[in-house]
Amino acid sequence: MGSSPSTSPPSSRTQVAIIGAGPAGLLLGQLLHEAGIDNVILEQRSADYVLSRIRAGVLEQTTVQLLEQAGVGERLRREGLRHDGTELAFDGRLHRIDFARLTGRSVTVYGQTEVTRDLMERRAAVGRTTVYEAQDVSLHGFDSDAPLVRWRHGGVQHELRCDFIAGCDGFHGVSRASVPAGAIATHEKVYPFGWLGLLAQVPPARHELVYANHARGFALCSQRSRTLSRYYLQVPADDRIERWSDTAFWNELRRRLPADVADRVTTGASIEKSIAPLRSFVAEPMRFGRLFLAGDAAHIVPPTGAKGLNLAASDVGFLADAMRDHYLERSDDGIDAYSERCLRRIWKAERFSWWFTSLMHQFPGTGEFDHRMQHAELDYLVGSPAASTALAENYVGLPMDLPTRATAAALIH
Ligand code: FAS
Ligand code: PHB
Repeated sequence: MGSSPSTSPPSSRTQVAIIGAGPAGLLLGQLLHEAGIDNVILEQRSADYVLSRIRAGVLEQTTVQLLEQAGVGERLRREGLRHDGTELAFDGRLHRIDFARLTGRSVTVYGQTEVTRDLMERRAAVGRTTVYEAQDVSLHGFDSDAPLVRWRHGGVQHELRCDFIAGCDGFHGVSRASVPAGAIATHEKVYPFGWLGLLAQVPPARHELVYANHARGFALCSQRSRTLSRYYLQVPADDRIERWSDTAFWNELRRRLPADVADRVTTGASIEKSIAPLRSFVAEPMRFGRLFLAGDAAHIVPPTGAKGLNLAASDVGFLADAMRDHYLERSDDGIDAYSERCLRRIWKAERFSWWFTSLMHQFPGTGEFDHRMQHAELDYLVGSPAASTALAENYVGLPMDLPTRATAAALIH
């Protein structure tokens, strides 16, 4: 089910052209719609293909609030699972981090696929245009006051004039690639391992997520509902999915979990199985004239801290606020502060994701001293209210200082 698919928008002009119909593009499109700001989304894939991607599973409260503002809170409130904590497993034992007691906040478990589906259906219901299977999208004139985008569909060339372009087209998209090399700086760290993920229609092994540090490698027990589970195993960076039968996956997962958790793993046929690389990446700045980058187009985090989708949401929250300021308040303070405001939150999430990945994974080539350091930090972490609170407040999401005109002005003057 997709938005009102169209091969071309009703007119040759819009206020905001959005590249990409992933969660960032779709959420931005709905927040702009709620503010009465016209927008068109150009997506290179089909709606079904976008929905077939299995990705994130944990939403911060700020993300839930933005989704409610976008008009897609109803099923999320009904089916989303509130998690008040998580469990860390090491040395064969479980240790709970109590988010609610330590921070007064919680997270919601609700798959990115369902977020995307809800946003697609809402967009179709309000009649906004998404052009799916838009080929060879190109961006022009975003360093002028008359930007435009072009694409091909069914062999026909199309053009759309706009006031602004939002590059929500992910890590491999065209938007960041359209910025002149001298105008952008990138920072990257590639990890020497990946995550092998498996989705199965089986009940979760535990009520909450379990992050396991084991000598054989990291493992994560996650879920999508009380009958749909999502598991991950750390695998070598060059591993291939063909090497992993379902049986091999389940056996390895059980070896990396404490016995009382392993015994409760219900196995079943995989619905989806894939390997994702792990990297940390940030592009600076995130605004280039009338082009704004948001979500994975501007940054990537290793999924250990469950920040990827949530950072995309906060970028979009700041961008929608800046667009409201521009069109409704005739102020460009939000636009001028956009990049700085996003990056302040992004770098803190990059740090947490890097730290949690470094703590929970086995790094090739490291020795016994490094393993002792990991275990000493884990032992300290679960025994110190201060250290546990630091993990908890980062995991549930640092405050998103939803912009006021004063904060925006302070950032740029
Ligand atoms: P997306 O990549 O989701 O969406 C970008 C959209 O732009 C896509 O639909 C793409 O088809 C489209 N596009 C690309 N190029 C285009 C072009 N030239 N023209 C038009 N459209 C174009 N995060 C977590 O928190 N937990 C996880 O477990 C997790 N697992 C992940 C696994 C994988 C394989 C990947 C790649 C990411 C994962 N992430 C995870 C991060 C993920 O959830 C992202 O943070 C999230 O999808 C970001 O959303 P967007 O910024 O919308 O980017
Ligand atoms: C997921 O359910 O896909 C998930 C949950 C937590 C993470 C990463 C992925 O840290």
